[in-house]
Amino acid sequence: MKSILMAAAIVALGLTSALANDDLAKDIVVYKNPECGCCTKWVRYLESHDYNVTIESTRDVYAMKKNLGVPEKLAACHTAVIDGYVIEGHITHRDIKRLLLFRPDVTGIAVPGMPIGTPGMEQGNTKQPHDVLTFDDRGNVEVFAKH
Ligand SMILES: [Cu+2]
Repeated sequence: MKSILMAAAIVALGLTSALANDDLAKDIVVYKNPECGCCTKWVRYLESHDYNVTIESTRDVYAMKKNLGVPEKLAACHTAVIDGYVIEGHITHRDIKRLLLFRPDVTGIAVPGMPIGTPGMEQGNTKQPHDVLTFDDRGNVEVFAKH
């Protein structure tokens, strides 16, 4: 009896996390320069993880970043918006998921610059250590994840 209850509990837990994942937003808008190759590679990466990507081509990504509240010092190439959050740079789908699951009170997350080894910036097996940072409209910047 005890083991049946345990099994039921495990199944219930499994269902809950599956539901939570399925409920997360998959529609994402990516603002990028039409000539940006690594941005396009990041879009393909998102699509391979089942995101529905809408590309907004712009020649002035910096004006876009400013409008969306990305601090200048955290700027990368592309900027994206998903479910009310801003995603700056070459972020992994896992970090996007984690952001949407925990919903911290921030504007978004950023990987400044373009570290080698991030999705869309692959170069063999090279991985440049870097932080994923949160930012908000009060100038707070905190570490969200270390890679
Ligand atoms: Cu890039």
